[in-house]
Amino acid sequence: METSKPQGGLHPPLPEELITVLQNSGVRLTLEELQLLKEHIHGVVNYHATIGVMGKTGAGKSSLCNALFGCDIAETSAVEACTRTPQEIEWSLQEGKGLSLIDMPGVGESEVRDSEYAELYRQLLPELDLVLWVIKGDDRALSIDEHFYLQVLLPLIWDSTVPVMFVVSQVDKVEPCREWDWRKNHPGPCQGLNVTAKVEQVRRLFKLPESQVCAIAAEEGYGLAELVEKIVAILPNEKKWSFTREAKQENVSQQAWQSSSQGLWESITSAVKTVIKDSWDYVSSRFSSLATTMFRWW
Ligand SMILES: Nc1nc2c(ncn2[C@@H]2O[C@H](COP(=O)(O)OP(=O)(O)O)[C@@H](O)[C@H]2O)c(=O)[nH]1
Ligand SMILES: [Mg+2]
Repeated sequence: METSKPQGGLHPPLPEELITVLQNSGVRLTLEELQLLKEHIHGVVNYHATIGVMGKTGAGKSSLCNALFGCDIAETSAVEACTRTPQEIEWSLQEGKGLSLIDMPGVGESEVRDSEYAELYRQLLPELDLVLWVIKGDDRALSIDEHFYLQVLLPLIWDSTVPVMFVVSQVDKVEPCREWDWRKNHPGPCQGLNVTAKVEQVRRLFKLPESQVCAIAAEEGYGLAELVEKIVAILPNEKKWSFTREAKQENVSQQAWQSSSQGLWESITSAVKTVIKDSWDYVSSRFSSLATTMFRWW
C-alpha cells in the first residue's frame, strides 16, 4: 500500500465504509459476522494504548511525554498499587485523548525493594502496550537502571509481548554541550560522537538491538520523529495506529505514518479474512485496492 501523508487530521476507515464495500462486492454477511467485523475495526481504530514510562527523577520523562503527546504522565504509587489488584489501579486517562501514560516507580529510589517492585510489575505489565525507559544522556551512573532492568523487569517481560524502548534523553546536554548546533538543531561533531557512544553504551549494558534505542532532546524537538518511527516499528500491527493517532503530528514522519496505516490495514484485513473465509479469494483484489482511498486525511 503506497500512500503519501497529506496535511490535516488522520481519518481511518470507518467500519460502515468497509462493510459497504464488502456488501457491494457481493459478499453476504450474517448479522453476527457484521457485528464481529464492526467490533474488530472499531477496536483497532480506537485502541486505547497504555504506556509505562520509566527512569530516574530528572531523566526527562515528563518532558518526553509532553513533547511526544502534549500531555504529562500520571504517577502510580508503588506501595498503593501493590496492595491492589491491577483492575483497581486507577489509570489516569488524558481528557479527550485515547492514551494512558503511567509513571512506573522503581528506578533510582534510595532503597530498591526488588521483590515489591517485581510484584507491582507483574501486575502492571499485562496492562501495558509499551515501556519507555528514559536515561539522561549525560548520566554516568547507570548501575541502578541496569540492575532494575536486568534483575526485575527483564525476567518479567522475557515471555511477554511488551516491547521496551530505551530513550537516551537531553542529548543537547552531552559534552561538549556548547557544540550543540542551535541553527540546525542537532549535536555538533564531537558531541554527536559522544551521543553515539552513549547509545552504544546503553545498547551493550542492556543487551539491546539498535531498533530499541533512540537519542532525543525533547525540549529541542530533536530525535522525536525517529523515536516515533522506531516505536511504530516495534509495536504489533493492531496497536501502531493508536500511537501515531495520539502523537503530535509534527513528530509523525511519512515513514511512521505509512507503517502505522499498513499495520492498521493488515489487522483489519486479517479480521475480514477470518470472518468471510471462503469469499476472501473473491474480494481480495478489490479489497486491497481500497486501502489507498480509505486512508485519507481531512
Ligand atoms: N536542555 C534540556 N533540558 C531538558 C530536556 N528534557 C528535559 N529537560 C529538563 O530536565 C529537567 C527534568 O526533566 P523532567 O521532564 O521533569 O524529568 P522527569 O523527572 O523524568 O519527569 C527539567 O528541568 C527539564 O526542563 C532536554 O531535552 N534538554
Ligand atoms: Mg516528571
